[in-house]
Amino acid sequence: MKAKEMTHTVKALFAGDKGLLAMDESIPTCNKRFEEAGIPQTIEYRRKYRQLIVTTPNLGKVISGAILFDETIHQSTDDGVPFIDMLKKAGVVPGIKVDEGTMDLAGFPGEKITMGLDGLKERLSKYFDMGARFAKWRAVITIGSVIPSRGCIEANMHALARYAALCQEAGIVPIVEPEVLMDGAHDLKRCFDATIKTQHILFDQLFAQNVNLKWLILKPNMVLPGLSYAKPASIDKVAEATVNCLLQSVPPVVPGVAFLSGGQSAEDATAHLNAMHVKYKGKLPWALTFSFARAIQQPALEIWKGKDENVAEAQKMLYFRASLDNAARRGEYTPEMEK
Ligand code: 5MM
Repeated sequence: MKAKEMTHTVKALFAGDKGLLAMDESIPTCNKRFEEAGIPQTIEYRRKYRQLIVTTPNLGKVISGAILFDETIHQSTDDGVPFIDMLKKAGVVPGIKVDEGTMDLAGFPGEKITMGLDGLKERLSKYFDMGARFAKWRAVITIGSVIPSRGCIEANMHALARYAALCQEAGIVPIVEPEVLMDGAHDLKRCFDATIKTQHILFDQLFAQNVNLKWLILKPNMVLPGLSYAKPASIDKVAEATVNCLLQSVPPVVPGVAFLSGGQSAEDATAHLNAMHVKYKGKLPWALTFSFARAIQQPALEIWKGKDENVAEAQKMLYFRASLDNAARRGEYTPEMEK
């Protein structure tokens, strides 16, 4: 077990007020975002876009780790520098998404199971040799009138725990991402109930699979009402519900929690993270940071539009959003900073 390596990785990922950038959209997800922004959906445009991200000036001042997708980890800049080397040079720890997406879970209508355990041991060893020092696996939990079912949660959390054990064996810090989706008309209480149940089962499975929690990062959803629920919750209410949920389910030995944004606006995701730090500063056993994809990338993607002449402006926006998330980690973010 590469204990020293993993201890070093965890420390680097939570350093200062930095956080993680999820740039691990699979080809269909990346193409979907490109289509919405009117950008051609080709391998070359995906490369150009990821090049824009990894060459953002001073990226390492605001981002501690970047989660790559398999296509991206093999790509290079126009000058032939592998993206993974660009990140390392910038002081950003390279990570890799290793799940292989979801499929319908047999016997559980409306629910999904994440694939990717077959051959994972070999893939992890290859990624370690390439320089990846952490990995990510996302499980998807859907709220509906009679779901999530216990069967779906258990199957997904078991897979997450098996993945995490394999990562640690390879010297790679696992990020476990049990995402309770925002889709739906449910209220905040149903999200809280589904999230706490999911996290309890997750830590039970991690224990059963001998995963060492000191080399593990949790990437959860924040506790929010569904996207089509009539009344939005206040910033403080979301912060309180999210931290209460974590306090009741996440053991203190876990070094840190890095939230996904899940379809919130960039401003909301930042404000929620900030409110957690304002209210609970110095009172929590783990570090709280961000591991956003859309909440950091989306405004930059909309500026870029696939055009070379927009790269510098888009990079400024990417850096700006990440710096606001740094401020949120310090509990110093204010909406006025958006101007
Ligand atoms: C939930 O998605 C993760 C965080 O992104 P947001 O902050 O936008 O919610 C993200 O890392 C996600 O896992 C990747 O974008 C890959 O998603 P797909 O669906 O392509 O596997």
